Amino acid sequence: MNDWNSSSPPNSRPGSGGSSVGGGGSKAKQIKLVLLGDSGVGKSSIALRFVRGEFNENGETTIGAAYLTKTINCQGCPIKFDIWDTAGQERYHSLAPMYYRGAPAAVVVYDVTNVNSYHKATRWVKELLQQANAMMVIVLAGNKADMVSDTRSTNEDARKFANENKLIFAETSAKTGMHVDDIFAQIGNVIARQQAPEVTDRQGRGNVKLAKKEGSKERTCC
Ligand SMILES: Nc1nc2c(ncn2[C@@H]2O[C@H](COP(=O)(O)OP(=O)(O)O)[C@@H](O)[C@H]2O)c(=O)[nH]1
Ligand SMILES: [Mg+2]
Repeated sequence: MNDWNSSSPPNSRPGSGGSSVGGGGSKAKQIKLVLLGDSGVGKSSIALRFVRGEFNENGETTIGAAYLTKTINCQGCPIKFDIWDTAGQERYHSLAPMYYRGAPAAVVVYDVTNVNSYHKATRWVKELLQQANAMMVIVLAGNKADMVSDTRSTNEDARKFANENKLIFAETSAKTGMHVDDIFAQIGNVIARQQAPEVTDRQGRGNVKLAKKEGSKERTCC
């Protein structure tokens, strides 16, 4: 199930861990997620890859923000992502709080071939840590990993920064699809864990190894 509406007004529904939607049958947990990062780093491409499984070399620049939604199964339970794909240009920066306020999850994207975009991403993370929901799950995604043969050196700082700030770090490629679905699945899992009664702070955050399955004692989503 997915949908794409351009420039709809943001959903201002508050909540740290998403809410449930749908009557009657199985309820989907609803998670508002915001994509942030410099213009051209691949935010819209990550969204398109996740929602439609497609990649477009010549995608259009996002104006304002685009809204997309997709429901995935997380350990047998439906999770509906309400995705706000923001425009990266500086002139839209002041609009960003409308999208991240109350959101339980953010994906901050940079381009692994562009160090300026990494510095911009760290500024977004700092803004989120100061101003967004204290329980927010933040993914730092080094996108366009398909363009470098060995990302170890380019991403060394990013991994360290992610560790220090308890972010989930991922190297992604919207072009090949590498780790794109994984970051959304990890967000679903972390938010499900956060909602366990004994978890009272941001313990859900961590530098998660995306390729590996987590331990067998992991809680289910619903
Ligand atoms: N090689 C490669 N190109 C990408 C990737 N993601 C996005 N692009 C390209 O980068 C450009 C900007 O992408 P876009 O999604 O519009 O960036 P946004 O401004 O952050 O939304 C487009 O030409 C995309 O085709 C990727 O993972 N690999
Ligand atoms: Mg865009």
